[in-house]
Amino acid sequence: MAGEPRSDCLFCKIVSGEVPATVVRESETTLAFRDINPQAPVHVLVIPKAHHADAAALAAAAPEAAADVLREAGAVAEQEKTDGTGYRIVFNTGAGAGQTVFHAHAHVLGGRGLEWPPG
Ligand code: D5M
Repeated sequence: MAGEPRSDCLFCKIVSGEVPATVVRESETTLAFRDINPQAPVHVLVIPKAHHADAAALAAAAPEAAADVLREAGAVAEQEKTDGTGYRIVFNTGAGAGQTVFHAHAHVLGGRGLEWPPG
C-alpha cells in the first residue's frame, strides 16, 4: 500500500534505523542524510519517511509530504551554506534517468559550480 514501509527498500531501512546514515536534518515526515557517493561538496538526500516509489508518486499520493521534502531541501541548502553559489535539487525519476533507489528522494547538490545541461 502507498506509504507503507517496504522490507526490500534501502531507504525504508534508513528511516527505521536498520541501515545507518549520516543524518543532517529530520522532520516529522522527512529525513535528510549525506549521499554515500557524493557528487559535489554538498550532496544530501531528502526523503519522505513514508515509502513512495518516486517524486511523482509521492506528489500524487501525499502532496503535503512532497512539499515537506522541498521545504527541507531548501533548509538543507541553507544549513550547508550553499547560498553563495546556488544549489540544485534533483529528482531522478525512472531507471533511464539514473534512479537506482525506488523510494522518492531529492538530491541537494552544491558547493561547486554546476553545469547545464546535466549528463
Ligand atoms: O540516487 C540514489 C542515491 O542513493 C545515490 O546517489 C547513492 C545513494 N545511496 C545509496 N545507498 C546509500 C546509503 N546507504 N546511504 C546514503 N546514500 C546512499 P538515485 O537518484 O536513485 O540514483
